[in-house]
Amino acid sequence: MKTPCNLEAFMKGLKSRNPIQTEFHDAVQEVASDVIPYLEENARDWQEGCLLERLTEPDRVISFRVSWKDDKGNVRVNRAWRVQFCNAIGPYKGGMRFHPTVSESVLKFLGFEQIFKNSLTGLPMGGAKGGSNFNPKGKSDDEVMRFCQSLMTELHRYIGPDTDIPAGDIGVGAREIGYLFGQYRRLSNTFTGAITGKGLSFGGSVGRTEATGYGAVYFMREMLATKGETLEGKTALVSGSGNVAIYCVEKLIALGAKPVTLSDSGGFIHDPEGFNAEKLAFIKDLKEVRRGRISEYTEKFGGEYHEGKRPWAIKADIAFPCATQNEVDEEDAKTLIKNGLTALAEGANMPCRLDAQHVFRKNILYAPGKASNAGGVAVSGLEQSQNSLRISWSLKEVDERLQNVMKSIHETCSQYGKTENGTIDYVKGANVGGFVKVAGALTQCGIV
Ligand code: NDP
Ligand code: 2IT
Repeated sequence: MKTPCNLEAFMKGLKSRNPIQTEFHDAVQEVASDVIPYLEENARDWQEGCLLERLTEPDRVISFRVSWKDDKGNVRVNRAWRVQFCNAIGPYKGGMRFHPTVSESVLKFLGFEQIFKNSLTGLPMGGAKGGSNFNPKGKSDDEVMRFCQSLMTELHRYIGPDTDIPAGDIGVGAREIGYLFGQYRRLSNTFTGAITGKGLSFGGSVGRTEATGYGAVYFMREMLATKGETLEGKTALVSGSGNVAIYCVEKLIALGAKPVTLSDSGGFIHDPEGFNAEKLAFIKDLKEVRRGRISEYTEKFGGEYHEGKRPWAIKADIAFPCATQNEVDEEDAKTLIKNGLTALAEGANMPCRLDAQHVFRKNILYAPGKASNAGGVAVSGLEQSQNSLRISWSLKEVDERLQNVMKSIHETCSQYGKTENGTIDYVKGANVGGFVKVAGALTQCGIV
């Protein structure tokens, strides 16, 4: 049996094995459409190993019930998962997402993406993702704690510093990681780096909170440099207002760009003057401490709030979708380009639909999340190293390593994504560049 040289036949098989899981289908389609031609042209012997078939079947999917009590004494039941996708190049590694839209399909798409992203970082990390359909919004700290403790009571038997290392994602920030780690530590009676994104007083790395957003901006800087351009003076659209979006804005301000939008599930704000340090401090307090809505920004600083809308109709030079998957469609892509957009780096995982991707790939500098948002997991990898060594690096040291990782991912994308006319197809570069290392490991370790 060989990996089919035909994308259509491969996808037909995948869809019939994984019915209804549309998010997972899209993620595989994107990777397979680059990897199948690569195998055909460069690595025919690898086809014998059915590498794509093996890579699209998770090592295991753990699904479990999480029962907990709310503040009124009612028993509540949620479903949680851990998708351990592939540990060919290192222990499973990837975030946990708490959001009502979480399903097995969403976590399989995210776990699959994580295989290639983690490979691109150059660090020894396999791919995984987990989460629950639990909604932390509107819950008290006590409710979130009881939920996290109950979830970890089941999850702890499947994870560990050399096995699988969860971290944060949508709805899982410093508070949730603290509760999850506390329960893991108690149940395992160990203090190890089995979770990353920890608080600085209990094994966390400086710079992890900022890493994904900063990393996306560093990657954009590399892309612009290929055209002899810099971030200085560029108007930037950012969506989301969570961990990734906030630190993307912070680094954009630091490097002289002008971020003008942020959003949440209610709508987006547009400040034509651009955000500055004072405005960002307000946004951090609003989102990280008070857990408020982004609309409150305009009451204090003016600008406009557009309820129920996304920021893609605003004129800008560069864009960073940093909220969630499928937030940019084909029409948005065309509007952005018509308005002068020249580069887009994904802070979120697959925020651009496949049809939007096609438009961007042909017309602008376009970085897929598995390349441009890899800074978060890269610093998670650095947190693991520090935990194993029982030392803490300085912010300068972590930031230098982060910048080097983003530079090296850009080089890998350039190497594998070079097109005939000399431009870089970053999607192809990331897919093939991420794949070759994993494929080599899978091949050398035998059929498992
Ligand atoms: P947060 O929970 O901190 O923030 C998420 C933001 O996106 C919030 O503003 C939220 O608005 C908005 N959002 C989430 N879901 C939806 C939705 N369905 N519709 C509209 N808005 C939505 O998450 P992160 O910032 O950590 O993650 C953002 C993205 O970045 C995700 O795709 C994640 O997978 C990806 N990512 C995160 C990394 C990390 O280190 N945290 C690393 C790499 C990628 P609201 O509060 O109203 O729900
Ligand atoms: O999507 C991602 O890369 C993350 N949510 C971060 C994963 C991690 O292990 O730090």
